[in-house]
Amino acid sequence: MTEISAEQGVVLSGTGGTWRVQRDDGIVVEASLRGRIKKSNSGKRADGSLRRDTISAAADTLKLAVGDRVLLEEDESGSTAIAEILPRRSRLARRAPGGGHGERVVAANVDQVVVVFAAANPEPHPRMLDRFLVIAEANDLKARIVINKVELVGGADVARERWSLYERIGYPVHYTSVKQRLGLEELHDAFAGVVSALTGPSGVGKSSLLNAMFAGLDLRVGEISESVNKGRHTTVGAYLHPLPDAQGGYVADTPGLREVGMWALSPTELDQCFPELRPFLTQCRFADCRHSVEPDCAVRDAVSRGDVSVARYESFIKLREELEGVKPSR
Ligand SMILES: Nc1nc2c(ncn2[C@@H]2O[C@H](COP(=O)(O)OP(=O)(O)OP(=O)(O)O)[C@@H](O)[C@H]2O)c(=O)[nH]1
Ligand SMILES: [Mg+2]
Ligand SMILES: [Zn+2]
Repeated sequence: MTEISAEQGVVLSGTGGTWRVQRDDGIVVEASLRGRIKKSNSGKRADGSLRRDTISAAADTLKLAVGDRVLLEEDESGSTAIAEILPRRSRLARRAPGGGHGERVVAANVDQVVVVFAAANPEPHPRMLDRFLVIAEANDLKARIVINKVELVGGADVARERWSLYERIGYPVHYTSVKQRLGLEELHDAFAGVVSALTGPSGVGKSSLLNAMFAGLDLRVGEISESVNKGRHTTVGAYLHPLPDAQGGYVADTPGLREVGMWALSPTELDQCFPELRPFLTQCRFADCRHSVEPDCAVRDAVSRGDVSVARYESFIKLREELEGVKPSR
């Protein structure tokens, strides 16, 4: 009975105080986050009615994030408040900075991570791509790879020679050129009707791609878009764009994804985040095999047979060392 004029919407952006929420009728409103929603176990509304238990259940870690579906309520003065955060179907998260427990949700209700690299300019680093893919895997999210600027290396076929290894692993790889308008339609379709988290190094053409595929988006090109937030380790920079002409698709800019050293992943779980290693993980002699110097390691056997790429294996070893080194202090 207290759900007077309650309406749902999706959080597009926010500063922590005020949030921009797109209501289901399409209108974007500014909404404040009610104080008591942030607290756990508050249990009841001010008027005594019970809240849904969705918030209190997760309230101690739950912070509002872009992509969250929320219940809106209007108060007497006509201002809109976020009354409830509805259950998340997925999230893209990293460990909270500064060594605390818990995690920072970069975006909620994400369906896929789209990792963009340039075929050249800037020169791509496969190991960085592997980090992004691990982040997606660690969050149980599907990943898709875009290799943009293919015209700089002689076209899609030339680019594919370098990157098809990822296709063999099972990741969809798109070869695009904004400049020559290559591969844009196919990529456009991959964004339709889903929530995508877009990530990748600066200057690879993420904003250019979105502008080329979605007229009216008008994102700024050629700037270091998240310099403002650099080093602050907040989720503030994340921004969810409703995609015009994409059957309700959204794309989230997720600058916070770059601090990959901070990810809440235990070193022993890392091998699971390399899909092509999974079939071998149960075949090592030791259940806790680190796949480095242990005898009878099925992963290393697979590498020497050529079933697993040396580059990916080296990425795994490097990331594992990094996670082990980072763990005690952070
Ligand atoms: N040659 C070539 N240049 C491109 C292509 N796509 C984008 N660019 C250029 O690459 C530069 C960077 O593009 P942006 O779209 O701003 O890159 P971004 O990935 O959004 O970068 P950040 O916002 O800093 O993360 C711009 O000068 C674009 O014009 C392409 O397909 N080929
Ligand atoms: Mg950009
Ligand atoms: Zn092993």
